[in-house]
Amino acid sequence: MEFLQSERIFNEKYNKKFDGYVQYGTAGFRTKANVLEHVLYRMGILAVLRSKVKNAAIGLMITASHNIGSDNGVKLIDPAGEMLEASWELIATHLANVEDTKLIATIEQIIKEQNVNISTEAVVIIGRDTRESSPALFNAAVIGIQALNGIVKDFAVVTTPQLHYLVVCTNTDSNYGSPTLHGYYEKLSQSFKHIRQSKINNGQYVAELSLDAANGVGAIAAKEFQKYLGTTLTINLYNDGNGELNSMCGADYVKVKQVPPTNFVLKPNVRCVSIDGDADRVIYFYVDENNKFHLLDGDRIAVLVAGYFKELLQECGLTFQFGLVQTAYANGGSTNYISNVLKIPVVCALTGVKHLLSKALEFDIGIYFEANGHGTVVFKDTVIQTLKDTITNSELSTTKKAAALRLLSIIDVINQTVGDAFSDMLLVETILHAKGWSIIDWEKRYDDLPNKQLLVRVSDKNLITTTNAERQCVTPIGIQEEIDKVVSKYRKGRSFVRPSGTEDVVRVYAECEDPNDLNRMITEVALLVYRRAGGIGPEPQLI
Ligand code: G16
Repeated sequence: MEFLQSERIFNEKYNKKFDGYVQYGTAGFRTKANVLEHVLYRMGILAVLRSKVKNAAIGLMITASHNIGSDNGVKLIDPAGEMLEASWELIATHLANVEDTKLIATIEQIIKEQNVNISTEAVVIIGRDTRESSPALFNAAVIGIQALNGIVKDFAVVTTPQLHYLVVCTNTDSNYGSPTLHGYYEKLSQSFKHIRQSKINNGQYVAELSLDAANGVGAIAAKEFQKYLGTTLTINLYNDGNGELNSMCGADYVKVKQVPPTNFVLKPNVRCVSIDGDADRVIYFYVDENNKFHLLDGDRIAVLVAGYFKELLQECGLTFQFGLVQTAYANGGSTNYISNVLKIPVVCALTGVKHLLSKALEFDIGIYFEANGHGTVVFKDTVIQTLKDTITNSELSTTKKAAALRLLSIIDVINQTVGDAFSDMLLVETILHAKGWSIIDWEKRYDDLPNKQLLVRVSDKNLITTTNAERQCVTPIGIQEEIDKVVSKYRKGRSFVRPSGTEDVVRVYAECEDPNDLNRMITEVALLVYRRAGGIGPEPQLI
């Protein structure tokens, strides 16, 4: 093919120097940064092909999010700001692993099989996080894009959700917002400030919080947001980029360890927020007068949003198909509250926002949240149109119209393209402010079951396979029966294991009624994984 000039594609600098297999996982390729250059180069090429197929701009984000600083990764973002289509994940994995000598033939094959129109202009919107390895990986991706004459739109250092936002704005002729970082900050902060004008009595709510930015790119975004928000919300920033990325700080650390981050000033009952390394996850926490730690994770955020939206919809007198999507990690306490108290349909999806999103899109209003704080809300166009019609309907009461207007304004605070730590934080702040709630008032809605997570290192994590939205193990044969036997000993016990799609580990989750049983229960399950799936390093010990 003339389009593929071999002298441009063969680039010794980006030859494959790593023999191991890399896989497009939960959120793209993620592994040690020093083995990724050829992958980035090839993903630059793939992004051009994808852009030609979709006849739209494609996003390419360089980040390893919550992983340690020496890791890095890349993910492609489809035209509507969603994660790369699943069938292309397989193509990406294949392209990343082929030998250099087969690179051109593989590209030719993709062009043929996917009916790529090579004369279509290709645009790739590219961004990266603050990792030391990101600039070199960025260069590799750009050279890959240019090897196929793609146009690079470089947004330099951005959060992952900002890149998703930029992609959707570019592809919708700015209908969703202006495709600039200024447009992003302006859209979210203006709507946030606008909604707050209408509430005078703030009850227990205080417009100030402490934010742990994981020493990642979110620290830059937090400082920018503060400029746009002014005095509407004061953000006291910690782990602002001067320390080690995701090291004893950030949303993943705080959620999994259930402790406050390091380098953080804690004051009793003050609302605290942790985001992760690329600012797509958020969780809340506080310590009480007795210095006891309290976590308000993604489940709590989902419940807060669902409860508030339900109230507003009732006030508007509107009925929509309204549902919530969780994963196996959702605390049983939250699922019970959503189903039995809020009476909102709740479904369970596989880990990874792409899986939650596809289920959320089945509802008119779909709220999806992973317990780790990754999620957002999506609205069908018909919902937005109905709300607009309600506002202008002179036959309806002022109360109904006001509630519809409020819901419509809140939609503008939400980054619907993907979970966004800042957008989600502003949404939580909007609701707490509207209800006049402190973080303690918010927490009182329901009780979480005591829960814990552990990591088990094994020789091949893919020996563990699962079914039923990851709640049951298929292999190693017989392990599920053994897990069931352990779980049956504990009241309200539940446990599952699954291979991580972002780290080389097996994750173990457990919850039960009595906190004193928790360590024993999870250690027993972790031990089963260790023994049945080729554990490496020391055996899990009861702590
Ligand atoms: C990514 C995904 C999340 C997922 C998390 C952990 O988050 O976007 O949906 O929950 O990885 O996945 P796993 O358990 O498969 O390792 P992030 O924030 O790291 O991009």
